[in-house]
Amino acid sequence: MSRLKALLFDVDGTLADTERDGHRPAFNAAFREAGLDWHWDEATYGELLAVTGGKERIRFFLREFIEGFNPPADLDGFIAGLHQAKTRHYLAMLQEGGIPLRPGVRRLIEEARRTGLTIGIATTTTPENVSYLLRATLGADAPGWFSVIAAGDVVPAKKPAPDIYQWALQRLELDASDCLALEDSGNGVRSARDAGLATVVTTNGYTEGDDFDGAALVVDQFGEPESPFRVLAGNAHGREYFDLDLARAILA
Ligand code: XBP
Ligand code: MG
Repeated sequence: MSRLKALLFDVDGTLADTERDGHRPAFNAAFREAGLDWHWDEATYGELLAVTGGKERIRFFLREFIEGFNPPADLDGFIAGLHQAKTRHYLAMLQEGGIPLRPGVRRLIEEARRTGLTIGIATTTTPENVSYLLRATLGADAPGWFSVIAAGDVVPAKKPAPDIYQWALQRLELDASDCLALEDSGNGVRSARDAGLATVVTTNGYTEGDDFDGAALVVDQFGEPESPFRVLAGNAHGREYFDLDLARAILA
């Protein structure tokens, strides 16, 4: 029987709704600043989210959305420059406290800390984006609460590849069967599943139509005792919000 030894959190869409009102406007600000007339509206951004990673997303956009785009000689440098500017805009938004945690996230992290359960992060986003979000929402010490922060380019193959979860598990020296992944997207579920992890999904506007095949439980939010989640698929073991008892029941 598996025993719950760690929770591994995705960041974007799981800890906070960062995509529509965070990453998306930050990309648009970077495009404006570079004198480009590109604008990613909410619907376009939903299509672009099929590709994880900001640099990879810009490259995909240039290839698939801009007809007759004449790439600069140093395309990698061009994309990296745009992405650096995007990260600067995004971090400024986080620092202003513009992006709150989703329901249940703070409670869950506090419960894990109180009971000594290991927590970690496995995300595609840039490492600074993670530490700024944690500091802005949970306090200056919060990044240190996580035993591993696996983020960004530490693995070349981003989600849906399993590499980022495998990297995190290696650092934690834990077996996948003893950990639970918390995700919001189909790409995230594939990544965690292919690394051998059971997954709980908390959906959002961009991901509610994704394929969550293989997830143990799909809910619309982690919920709170006074505001329960809605179960979309899987077994919630009779619970109304996600906590460590339910995490243990899922792994048992
Ligand atoms: C998150 C992402 C990220 C962010 C942008 O996916 O795809 O690319 O949208 O971050 P997941 P960067 O939640 O599955 O990890 O621009 O820093 O790459
Ligand atoms: Mg996500």
